[in-house]
Amino acid sequence: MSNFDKYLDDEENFFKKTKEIKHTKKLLQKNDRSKFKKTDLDKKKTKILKNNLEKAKIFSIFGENILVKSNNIKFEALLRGNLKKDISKNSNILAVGDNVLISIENNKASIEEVLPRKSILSREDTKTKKQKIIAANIDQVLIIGSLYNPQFKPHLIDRYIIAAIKGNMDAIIIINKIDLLEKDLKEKEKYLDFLNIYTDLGYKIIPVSSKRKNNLSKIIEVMQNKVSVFSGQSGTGKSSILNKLFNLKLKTGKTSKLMKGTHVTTRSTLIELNENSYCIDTPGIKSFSIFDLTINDIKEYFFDIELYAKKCKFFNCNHIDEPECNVKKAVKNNKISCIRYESYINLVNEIKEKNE
Ligand SMILES: Nc1nc2c(ncn2[C@@H]2O[C@H](COP(=O)(O)OP(=O)(O)OP(=O)(O)O)[C@@H](O)[C@H]2O)c(=O)[nH]1
Ligand SMILES: [Mg+2]
Ligand SMILES: [Zn+2]
Repeated sequence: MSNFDKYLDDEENFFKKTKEIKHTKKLLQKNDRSKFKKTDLDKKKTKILKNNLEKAKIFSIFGENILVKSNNIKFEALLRGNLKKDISKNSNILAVGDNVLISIENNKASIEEVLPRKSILSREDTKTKKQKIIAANIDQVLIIGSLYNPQFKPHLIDRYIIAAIKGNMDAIIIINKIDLLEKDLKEKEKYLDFLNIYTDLGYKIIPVSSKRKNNLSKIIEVMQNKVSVFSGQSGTGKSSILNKLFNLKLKTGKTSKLMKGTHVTTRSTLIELNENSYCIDTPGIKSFSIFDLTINDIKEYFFDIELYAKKCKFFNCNHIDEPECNVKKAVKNNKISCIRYESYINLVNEIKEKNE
């Protein structure tokens, strides 16, 4: 059994155990709620412990079950009540990858403080419209797209690149399932166009097949001494790639007939590869809304499109339905790629709808 298998095993037991503890706690609370009220002595104890805090890292979060690692030991941890009252612009207080300060009592950790983050991968929470933090303190986002099943979606890749830029991270594009390249000629054409355009724009693209183990070593190369997060649509093969790379046993799924992926991974997990390299497997999503995105942000990102905007009739032209738009003319004359323009339109229309 590898160390990581052991960790997964431990983790499964840990979550089972916490469930049991929670159930017993509930029963006890029902019988005598006063037992769980904080006495002055308890409050004093907390104060004393505050002077004795340890640094820890969040490895996984599943509802209220939090797993942290401090000085090489894993603890189940609870979030302090005062942290729960946080009413910031974020919909979650903690994320995998967060560095925190904990106090330890009877082998249980209490999270006392979340330390400042150097980077954040986030999206807009569809319900609350607040910022949902997917992972924190990451160096680079590995954006996993796939060919044919699910279909290759450049506009989704653009969204992840923008999220990476906004969150202070590098973006690397990985296109998986190249073994399916010949399945659909239109898809192949789109993919080859994408390779040309995005390489010219300066992005690093690694085409791979996790099934046939093609090019996987290139991914390992870029992961050295970095914290990487694997993100992308559901079903593109994030967990499959990690399994092949590091001999793990993360759950992987079957893509449905609708070719949309089936949300196999349900929570983000931090995986320690060596002392300096970590990666985070995240649940795939179908649509990805960037938090706090403005039309100006979009224009800045699509600088190749904006090059043509100077000759548009209106200085604030959005290049959608305005007359005498030089950008639309450039698209017609194949000076701007359709992939980029469609992606741009897709984002701008979303913002316009939101503002209506
Ligand atoms: N043909 C082909 N299929 C692959 C490849 N890599 C993964 N798959 C298949 O794609 C499906 C989805 O893989 P997962 O690894 O679960 O995808 P995921 O991105 O982790 O999905 P979520 O956890 O839902 O976000 C599985 O049926 C894999 O066997 C590949 O290189 N080629
Ligand atoms: Mg997965
Ligand atoms: Zn225009």
